[in-house]
Amino acid sequence: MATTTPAPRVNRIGLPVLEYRGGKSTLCAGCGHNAISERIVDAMFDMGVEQERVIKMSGIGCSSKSPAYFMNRSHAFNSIHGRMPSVTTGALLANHNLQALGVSGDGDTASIGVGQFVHTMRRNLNMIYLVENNGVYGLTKGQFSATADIGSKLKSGVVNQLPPIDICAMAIQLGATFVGRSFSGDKKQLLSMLKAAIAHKGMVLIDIISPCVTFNDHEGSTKSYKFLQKYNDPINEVDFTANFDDIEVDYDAGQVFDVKLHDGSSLRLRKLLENYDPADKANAVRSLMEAQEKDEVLTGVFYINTQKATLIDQLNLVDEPLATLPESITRPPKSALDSLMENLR
Ligand SMILES: Cc1ncc(C[n+]2csc(CCOP(=O)(O)OP(=O)(O)O)c2C)c(N)n1
Ligand code: SF4
Ligand SMILES: [Mg+2]
Repeated sequence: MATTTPAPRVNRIGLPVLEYRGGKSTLCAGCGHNAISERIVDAMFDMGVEQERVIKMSGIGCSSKSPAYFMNRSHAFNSIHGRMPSVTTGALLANHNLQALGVSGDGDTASIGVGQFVHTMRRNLNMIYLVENNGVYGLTKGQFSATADIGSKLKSGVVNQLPPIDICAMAIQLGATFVGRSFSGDKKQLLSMLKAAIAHKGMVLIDIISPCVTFNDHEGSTKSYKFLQKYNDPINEVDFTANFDDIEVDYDAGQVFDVKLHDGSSLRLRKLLENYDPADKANAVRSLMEAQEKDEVLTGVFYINTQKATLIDQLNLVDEPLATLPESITRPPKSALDSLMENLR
């Protein structure tokens, strides 16, 4: 008897998950960055995102190569080391109908790119900024980056003496409106956070600890799979319900912080830490600082603000993207230039 293969499950825009995949990864087997690419595929599929509206932006590094391994139908721009934020800012100003997904590394963001990172966080662009954080420059053979913890050891025995930059604490202080940390090995938490990030309007910063199995996964490293499994301390359990899903209420109200996102979706944060309120900016920064002193790696959604205007709103731009306006509108006629020159005489 002939057997029939069941049709693949499709999402709300009629696409199977296969359509959200990218090229075959050339990264090392077991690299945390590969797991993150898989979660991005799942999140974009589950949310039914139109790939043609997404721009995948990156800098340089193993992490910055990874946009080639998901969402083949999206636009992509692999820029210069540390310069992904400014290229993305330009692209969004030219066409604010695009959804920007920036993928960067800890070196790309916190070392060479720290200046660009800082100013992008201040601007509340409508962008998802992911840092695939392994504490080292993986692509150039594992030197410490600016997120390496004091006392962390390289394979060669070199010990890091400098204090780390906490990307999340910086992003919160500077003005990002959705800030969290996850671990590439935590499928459920990372997937929920990515889906909520897609529904959020404004600057999303997710710092994802992503072990480099080749240069930073040994005894003495604080970004190894073993260390993360032991010292990962979630502040909240992250549950996401898309606006097109049936909403089931099954929680204890006193233990939950419910956030309505811009597209009507719901982010439910079950408190694990006493008095943790993700709308309290000062408390979020304090919690991160205290965890750092105790050598703990806090994960979860630390801060969320759904009220702040984005840069595009503040600039009061015309509805039609600047990039699609005809030259007759964007270019002043000769008479206007002549009159301007006349006024400068
Ligand atoms: C201007 C410039 N300086 C230095 C380099 C060399 N370089 C390439 S990737 C990299 C570090 C990448 O580290 P990270 O961003 O953490 O990515 P990972 O490879 O760890 O994912 C460096 C220093 C470069 N390509 N361009
Ligand atoms: S060198 Fe490290 S960061 Fe680069 S692909 Fe290999 S495991 Fe990943
Ligand atoms: Mg790195």
